[in-house]
Parts: sequence; C-alpha cells; structure tokens
Amino acid sequence: MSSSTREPYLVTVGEVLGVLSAPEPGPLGLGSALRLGIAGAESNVAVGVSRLGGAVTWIGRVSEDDLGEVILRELRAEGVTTLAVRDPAPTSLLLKERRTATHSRVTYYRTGTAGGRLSPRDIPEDVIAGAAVLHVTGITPALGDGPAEAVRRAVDIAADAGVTVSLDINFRSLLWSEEEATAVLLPLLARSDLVFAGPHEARLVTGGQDALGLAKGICALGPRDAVIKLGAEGALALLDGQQYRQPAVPVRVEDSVGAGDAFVAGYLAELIAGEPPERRLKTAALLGAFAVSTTGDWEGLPRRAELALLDHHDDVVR
Ligand code: KDG
Repeated sequence: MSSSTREPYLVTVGEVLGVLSAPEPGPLGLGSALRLGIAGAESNVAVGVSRLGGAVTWIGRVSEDDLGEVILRELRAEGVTTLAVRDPAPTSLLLKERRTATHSRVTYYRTGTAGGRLSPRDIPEDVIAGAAVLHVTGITPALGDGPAEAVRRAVDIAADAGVTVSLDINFRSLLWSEEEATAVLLPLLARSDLVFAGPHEARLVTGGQDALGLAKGICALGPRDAVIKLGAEGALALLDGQQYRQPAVPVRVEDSVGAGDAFVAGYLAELIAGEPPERRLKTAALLGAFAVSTTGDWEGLPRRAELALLDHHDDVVR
C-alpha cells in the first residue's frame, strides 16, 4: 500500500513507567497493598486514541525484563503499534500514594532506567514523516539530554515533512526546574502546530492575564493552534485565530491524574479523523471526564460507543 492511501495515524515518543499505586487512602506502612499498573503521558494518549478507533504508533525504550514485557503486551493489547528499542536497564517506577481520599502524592524512581536512555538514533524517520500527527510532551525532554535530543529530532523530522506537531507542555516539577523547562520547550514549541497547556504551564513560555491572553501568547510564538486546559472550568482554544470555549463535563472526581492526557487523546483522535474543532473539543472534554471519574491514568478511557455514557443526563443505561 502506498503511504498516500494509508490510514492517517498518530505517532508519539515517550517513556512508559511501572506504576505502584496504593488503593486505600492513608500513609504507606509495612504490608500496605500496592497495585501494579503502567502509565506514561504519551502512552496514555496513545491508548486513548486507539480506543476511539484511531491508528497509533508509540516509540520508546523498554526494559528487557518482565516489566518491559508487561508494558509491550499491554500497549499491543490496546491496539497501539509499538516501536520499542529493548534496553538492559530497568523500567522506571512511579509510586502513587493516596495520602488522603482527595490528595495523591507521586514519587519517581527513574534514574538510570530504560526510558531515560532514549536516543535520537531510536527515532525512525519514515514512521515520523509518514504520520498525520506527531504528539510529544514536556516530560520526555526532562528525562535527560538523550531523550531531549530524540524529541527534538522527531519534531524536526515532522515539521520538515509537513506533519502536524502537537506538544503538551506537561510540566513536571519533580523532573526539572521551570527555567530548564522553558529553555528546552521554547524551541520545540516554535516548531509545533498545536500546543496544549494548563495556565501555569503556559506561563512558562509566555505572559497573559487570562486563558485567551495565554493562548494568544502561545500562538505568537509560532503554533497555529493553542488549547488551554482549565480543569473543572473546561478549556479555551484558539484555533486558526478563532476562539472556542468548551465546558467540562460534570462528573464525580475519583482520580484526576491522567485527565490532561485523556483530554489530549480525545482532541487528537478527532483531529486525525478529520473532525471539526467543536467535535474535537467535545470529545476531549468527554475523555477528560472519563479519566477523572475512574481510577488509573488511562484504564477507564472509553471506546467510541461508550462516549454517550457521559453525554446525557441518565445515570443508568437500560
Ligand atoms: O499525565 C499523567 C502522567 O504524568 C503519568 O501517567 C506518568 O508520564 C508520567 C509522568 O512522567 O509523570
């Protein structure tokens, strides 16, 4: 099949971590139960897009041990194509405590691990250049010089090939300082077409009083489109100069981690499906609502037929 007739696909580059999460609120103690899962900002997006029927490829380094096998098995089971370089280093871990019923605490163990050894050599030019959309986040460049170089290379290949580049700033203060993040992310942002950010993240790269000011500030740096994620307030988008406001879908919050990735997945799934802005933003809000009203970063994300579950007012589908 020639590339011009191939299904439009999303490609993303990142790290998948093992997640150890405490199911019960309270401090950890000897004998506390910890549930094993996997997560990563880019793979969360990949699974979300795949569940909505989109074609997705994930690129990254994966350990050669059992946890690496779990990661690959799970992503493949979710329909994500994996281009993984196997690496003898271990998988990164994320410890997620529910310190109280409403407050989660995250600790990373990600020094000397496989995902952080990503290198520009791991980025296959043809896969990036043949995609409809490349999605990257500010997490992978924070893992070290190799991963930052790899993301830069992916963005350069995509931008040069006319592939839409999507960047979620996704600032993680446990990984780097605001100054380091700004220095690395600004050049990536300048080559991006579409940027997602929360208000605080947007202020790392631009000024602006309110969401509209921040979106305008981002677009003044190069991107055509900016989406400011406002949590329970929904989102404001400036798309090709036109302003859109998307309210959040009201749900009971179970676990807000992963909501931003879910929002991005909903938006990008509709973008590669050729849907208009209103539909992209609506699906984004629905996926965000699924993510916060279920536990886990991505496990509760919907298949397309399930979107209607949160898109009406009946709590019971009969
Ligand atoms: O957005 C959720 C992610 O933060 C989580 O899945 C893990 O990628 C992750 C990270 O680095 O924090």
